[in-house]
Order: sequence, then structure tokens, then C-alpha cells
Amino acid sequence: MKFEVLTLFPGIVSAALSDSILKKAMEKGLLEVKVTDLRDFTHDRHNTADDAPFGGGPGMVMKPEPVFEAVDRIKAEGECVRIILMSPQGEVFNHKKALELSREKCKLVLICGRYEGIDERVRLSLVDEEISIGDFVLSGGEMAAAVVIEAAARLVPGVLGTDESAELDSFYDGLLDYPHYTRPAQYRDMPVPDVLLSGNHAEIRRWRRKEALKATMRKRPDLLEKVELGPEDKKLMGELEAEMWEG
Ligand code: 9D3
Repeated sequence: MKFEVLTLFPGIVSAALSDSILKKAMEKGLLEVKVTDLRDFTHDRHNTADDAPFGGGPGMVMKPEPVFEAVDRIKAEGECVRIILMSPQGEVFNHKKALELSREKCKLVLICGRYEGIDERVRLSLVDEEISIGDFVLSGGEMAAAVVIEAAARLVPGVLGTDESAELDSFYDGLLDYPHYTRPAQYRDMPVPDVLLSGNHAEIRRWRRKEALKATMRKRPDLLEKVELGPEDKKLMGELEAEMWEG
């Protein structure tokens, strides 16, 4: 999959792409990420990328010209493009969106805003969609763009090792993870659950599924409304409910 990030702070985005999984994906030719400095598309000697808002008020607004010219250059390269604005007003990013982007054939152009925002004409005439990564305030779209790239790239077939991707296939089912343990089997006053040392793989699988259901019920009950539970899950849920009454 192909990304091009348009930003006034290319260093922030590049730093986030030094992750080893992403580097390997790039070496394998499965992922291409170009980071473009919007200052390269300014023309005055101060490389001005922002200006005061029309109508007055606090802060500065990102000028439209560098963004339009950068997008013109990308389009002139003849590629099919899908233009995404990273913005707090966007649709909130999730696994489903990551999967959809991972299957995109066109180049994904991620525009990162800074300051109070970007000139509205960018949104009106260039942008296909807006993505937010959640309801909190960042200083700009760079960290959000890095999040989107990492989450989507991991879902491209071949990017993860076989172990990790097998886990994705079977376990990204909308439940929270089960607890993990490693050696030592006893640490301070905390033993590892016996079932994990038993070697009984059917029992271990059942225990993990039950713990995943328990964690989801306790911490993210909203997720259970969306997930489809199989017959075994329903049985495990029944057991959990009974155990709740026992205390
Ligand atoms: C404090 C300024 N805010 C006034 C209501 C508006 C505002 C402008 C610019 C808030 C944040 C930003 C910069 N953020 C992003 O560009 C951004 C973002 C985010 O802040 N949260 C979650 N996802 C994203 S994607 C891009």
C-alpha cells in the first residue's frame, strides 16, 4: 500500500515510521511511505505556510497554496489518489477503517494540519474524507497520521510474520485480550494459573476465551453488543455469570 504524508513537520512522521515491522514491510515492497514537507511548496523567502484568519480571532491558519500544489504534483505523477485530511472533525478511526484502508489500491494522501486549522478550501475541493483518532486534542495531524499508517500497514497481507498474522485472523474478533504469563511459574506471591502449565491445549484455549470474555464484560461491555458470540462463548458467559454470584 502507498501513503504520502503532507506535513509542515516531516520529522515527527518519519520518526514514527522507524518501527521495525514497517521498515521490513517497506524493504519487502509491501509498503511505501513518502513524507513531503509542505514548506517545499512555499514560494516566499520566509517559506510562509500560515497566516492570520480572515474575520479575526486567535491563532493562525494553514495557507491553502502549499497543500494544493503538493496535491497537484502527486496527481501529475498519474496515480490514482484518495485524499484524507487528519482532523478532529473526522470519523473516528478503528479496526474496520484500518482494514478498509489496507485494501486500498490508490495512493493514500494524508494531509496533516497544524495551528488552528487549515484553510477551508482544502477541505472543500481536495479532501475525500476526514479521519480523527479520538476525542482528545493533539497539536497537529502528524501523530494521528502515524497511527493510521501503522494500523493499516499491519493488516496488509505479508507485513506481519506468520505467528502474528495467524493471531490477527483468529483473534481480532472484537474482544479484549486474555492474560499472558511467562516464567517464573511463581513470582513473589503470584502463581501462574495451573491450567497454563497443564499442557492441556483444549483447556488452555477455553480458559483464554473465557478470560477474554470476562475482561471484555468488565472493561468494555460496549464491545460485547457488536460481537457475535458462538455456542461455546454463550456457555462460557453462563459460567462467568454463575461465578459472579459465587463472588
Ligand atoms: C484547541 C484548538 N481547537 C479549538 C476547538 C481546535 C483544534 C485545532 C487543531 C484542535 C486540534 C487541532 C489539531 N489536531 C489535529 O490536527 C488532529 C487530531 C486531534 O487533535 N485529535 C484526534 N485526531 C486528530 S487527527 C488530526
